[in-house]
Amino acid sequence: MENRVTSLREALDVIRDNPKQYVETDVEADPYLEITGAYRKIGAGGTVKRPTRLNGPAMMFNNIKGYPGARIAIGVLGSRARMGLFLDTPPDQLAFKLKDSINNPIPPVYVEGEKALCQQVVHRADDPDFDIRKILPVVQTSDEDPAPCITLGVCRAQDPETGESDITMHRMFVMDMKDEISILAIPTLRHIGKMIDKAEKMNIPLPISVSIGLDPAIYMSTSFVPPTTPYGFDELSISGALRGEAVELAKCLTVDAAGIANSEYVIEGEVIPGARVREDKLTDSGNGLAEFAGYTGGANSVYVIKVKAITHRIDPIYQTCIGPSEEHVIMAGIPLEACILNETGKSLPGIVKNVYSHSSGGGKFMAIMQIKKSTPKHEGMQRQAALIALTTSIELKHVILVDDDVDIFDSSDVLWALNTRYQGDIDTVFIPSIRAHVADPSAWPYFSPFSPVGGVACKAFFDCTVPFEQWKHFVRPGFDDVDVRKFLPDYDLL
Ligand SMILES: [Mn+2]
Repeated sequence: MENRVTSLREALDVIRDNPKQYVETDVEADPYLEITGAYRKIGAGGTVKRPTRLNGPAMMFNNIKGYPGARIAIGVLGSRARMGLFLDTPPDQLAFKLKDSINNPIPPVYVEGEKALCQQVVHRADDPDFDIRKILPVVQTSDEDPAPCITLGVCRAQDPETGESDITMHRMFVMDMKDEISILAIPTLRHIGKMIDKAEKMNIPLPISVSIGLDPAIYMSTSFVPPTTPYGFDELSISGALRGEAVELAKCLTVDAAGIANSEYVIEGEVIPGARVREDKLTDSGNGLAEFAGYTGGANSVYVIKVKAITHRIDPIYQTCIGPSEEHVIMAGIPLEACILNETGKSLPGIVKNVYSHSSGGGKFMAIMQIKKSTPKHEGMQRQAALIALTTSIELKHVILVDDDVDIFDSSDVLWALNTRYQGDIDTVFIPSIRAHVADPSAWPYFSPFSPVGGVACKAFFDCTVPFEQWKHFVRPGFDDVDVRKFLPDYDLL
């Protein structure tokens, strides 16, 4: 492999000399609103309020107000092209690479001593001047948010009875306590939430680690959900397969948990049984966080982590993202694509050529599926494939089906198929009142009589494929395949 990336720093080395992929500044920047406000114009993309820049570079802020020695990286995972560089894979093949990794997992290993880079500097919560707010440069995205929020913290915990482990990303607000943070982890939706709930019923604290500043392969693996990764499936084994090398874990110093050994920061802590805090405790605004759907979600009453220590590397890089940005699309969307390819490949081999979890759905709400019908018997298989796709994720709402002469990554080409190979009355399939996602503000009773409660939506697919027997009406004009380097020798560099 040309670019073997196993840490955030190695990822940055891959893009550092490429101004289309990486920019940095030494000018002092404030983690309160300024970094995200600037980055919205430099990169961000996704479902962020316009203007924003699609496929902009990642950015490093080298001088953070109030945090001497710390740096902040944002947008690292913010484009498919960049993710392709990190994983040494063409951008349109990332989902296939991830799918292969699901099926060939490499479990994590433990390291200690000098290899536990994340423990080069140790702050213990019983140190007299310990204050998480002074150690971690946590970014606040918007003044509508109730507090600064850790957005790229990979949590790892173990089932208190079986010892099975899980990694998941959760939003964690840093409020007015020097050694406590909130964690949103809904037991019915997230495996770590289920572990917290189980420990709470046993009235014991759940040890947890939060790793921040990581290898892109790890962030890509955190979004998997059942059925692809059932409870007890350690998603870090997918990360290991993606990189071709096991992820290294370091045992925490103060709790019975383990963090990612080369992580920039690790928070060590315990979820306190019975404790709850409102995410908008400081503002009473009702606001949670700007989310992937492109809206500010509501504040919840959530679990509390009692922080026991924060460890970090020398000259640590705090990594963050904007909730509704393209980084979310990448982290949620490519795993969804891999799940759809995996499940449709099992029951309909050869029918689904590729899938794109479109940016406009935050990586969760919309999938564009490229279909190949090879015989008249394949007619209708495209709709079966759409049904299978909907079963791979509760959160998927819309599926657009196109033929394999349509570029699924080119929205204009997809809309061309919608305009010329689709009739609304015969090619739209509605499946009303299905559990979807509460972050979709149209999936609520105020909007639709068929949404009895929030998060219940009409799922739909849009069949823009040509009926097999009718292709003669739908052939695109051909062109000669001319080598343009005859006229423009540097064309590949343009
Ligand atoms: Mn899981």
